[in-house]
Amino acid sequence: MRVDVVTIFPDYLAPLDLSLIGKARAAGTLDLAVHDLRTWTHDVHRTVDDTPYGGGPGMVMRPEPWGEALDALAGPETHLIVPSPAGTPFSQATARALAGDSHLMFACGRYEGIDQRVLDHAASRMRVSEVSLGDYVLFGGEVAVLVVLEAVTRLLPGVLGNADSLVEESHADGVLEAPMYTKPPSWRGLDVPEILRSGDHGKIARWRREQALQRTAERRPDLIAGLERPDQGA
Ligand code: 6GU
Repeated sequence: MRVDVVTIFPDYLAPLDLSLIGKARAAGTLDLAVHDLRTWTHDVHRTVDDTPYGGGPGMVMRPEPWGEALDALAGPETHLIVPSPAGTPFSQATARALAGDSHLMFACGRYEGIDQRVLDHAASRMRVSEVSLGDYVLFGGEVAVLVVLEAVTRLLPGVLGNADSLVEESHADGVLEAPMYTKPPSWRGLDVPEILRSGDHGKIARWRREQALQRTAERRPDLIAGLERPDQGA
């Protein structure tokens, strides 16, 4: 997968060299480049923002550098992702969908965001998605790109050694995962649940499912409503 990130703070994306994302890049699974938006400015101050039409606090990113960045980097296969607290919620389902794209381009807004015409113009030439991490406000889109890319990269073929971990994890089947334990069997007076040491894999699977549902009901009742009921048929 090809990924281009455009930002006025390329250093913010330095963690993409590390750990499993760095490994996916080194292996060629992820062909990622980070670009400085100011590459596409032409004035001596390398201006990227200006005051908002209609008034109000803060600054808005001017369209010209973004237009040139898109002209330089985007093609017919491009899916433009714009992180924004005004976007649609990012989820594991979004990550699965993005993992099937061949070219993602991230436009990191700062200040009060990017001139809307950039998104409208791009939408006439490519797929454009505004995504939000949740109901809170960040300084800019850079950290959201780290989050989205981490969620997507681990779904790319060959990145995770053990594909089973994708099946068992939280959100894979719409519920939170059950608690996990390792050695030692007793620690500071707390014992690992007996059933996990029983060797009865059917019982263990049922116990984990119960724990997962109980946790989800307590912590994320909103997810329970979205579960398919086995008695409802197909
Ligand atoms: Cl994706 N971007 C920004 N700037 N703030 C956010 C966000 C994204 N998601 C939640 N808050």
